[in-house]
Amino acid sequence: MLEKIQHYLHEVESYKAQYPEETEQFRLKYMSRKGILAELFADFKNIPPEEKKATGALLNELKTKIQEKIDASKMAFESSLSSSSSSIDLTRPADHIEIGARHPLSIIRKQIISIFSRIGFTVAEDREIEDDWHNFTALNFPEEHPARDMQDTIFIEKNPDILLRTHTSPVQIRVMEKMQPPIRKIFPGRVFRNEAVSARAHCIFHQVEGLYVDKDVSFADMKQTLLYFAKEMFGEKTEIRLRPSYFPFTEPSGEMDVTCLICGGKGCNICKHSGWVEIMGCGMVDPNVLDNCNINSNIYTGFAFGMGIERIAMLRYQIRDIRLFFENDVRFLRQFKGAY
Ligand code: 2NL
Repeated sequence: MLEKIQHYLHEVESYKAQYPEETEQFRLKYMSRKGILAELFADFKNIPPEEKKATGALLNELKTKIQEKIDASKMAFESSLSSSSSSIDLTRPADHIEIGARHPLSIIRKQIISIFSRIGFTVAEDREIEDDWHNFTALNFPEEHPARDMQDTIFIEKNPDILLRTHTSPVQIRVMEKMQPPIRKIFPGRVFRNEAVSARAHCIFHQVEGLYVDKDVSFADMKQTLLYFAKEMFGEKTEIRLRPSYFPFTEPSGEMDVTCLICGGKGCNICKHSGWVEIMGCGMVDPNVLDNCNINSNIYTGFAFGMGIERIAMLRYQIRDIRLFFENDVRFLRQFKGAY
């Protein structure tokens, strides 16, 4: 009899119902009044007393196993039923899909590109890892310029120098090396400086630079182009002013201020009560830079400019800490929903 019970134990253990109805057939086969279990219990009455203990234990184990199998089988079909198509409530309102927001830096970059594209500028992009020639030497940086120092620039290799570009100007060099004027392009991209990260500075940030090279391009052309940009970007009432400055790659060079976009020039915290905020550097392309790219500086002139996207975004949205742009905290990013 022990062998017979063992046989059924194996049978029960290896059983798996394919359809819900089979569970009931299984229950009837083992548990009904004339089923296997009833038969075994009847036989149990007739076995010698010394066998009762072991046989009884095994019989009880079989009974428990059968009941467990039935319960598990029922449960499996119930949960698969509730997720099958026949039980979906088609009248239930749909879960709403949360629409994301564009990153504020992407919003500003898109606006800048759009403004310049309307006056004939196209976009050029290139690598973030550069060599010394494209990042410094072709741009008229003298051999001993401090920007070439490890303190300011992140180098990947020394001799020959390979580095993370410190501005997008190398893209301009590559464009000028490849084509002759007229050139009218803007250069958005990520740049890197060896800075201690703080609320105002980051080792990664974004720039948009611009370049216009042709015959007879003048300082007046630059001023008018940048005035157009300022009015499109910050509003029709915006005025600009240029202050003299210095860059190795432009001569003359300037910093451009716009009337404060917060107070309109009256004076506030943002403009430190001056009425003006600095938004970009600019200048006439140094003839040495043109010659370095095989563009004849006796025939062609050009202007160039560069601005930090973070800086413009911080002014526009009154963001007080540059690190927020790089943390990707959704509580920050959500606030730009529908901004563009
Ligand atoms: C700033 C200033 C500037 C340029 C970038 C440039 C590029 C070439 C030749 C001449 Cl290839 N100039 N770029 C010119 C003046 C200013 O950026 O403050 N950027 C955040």
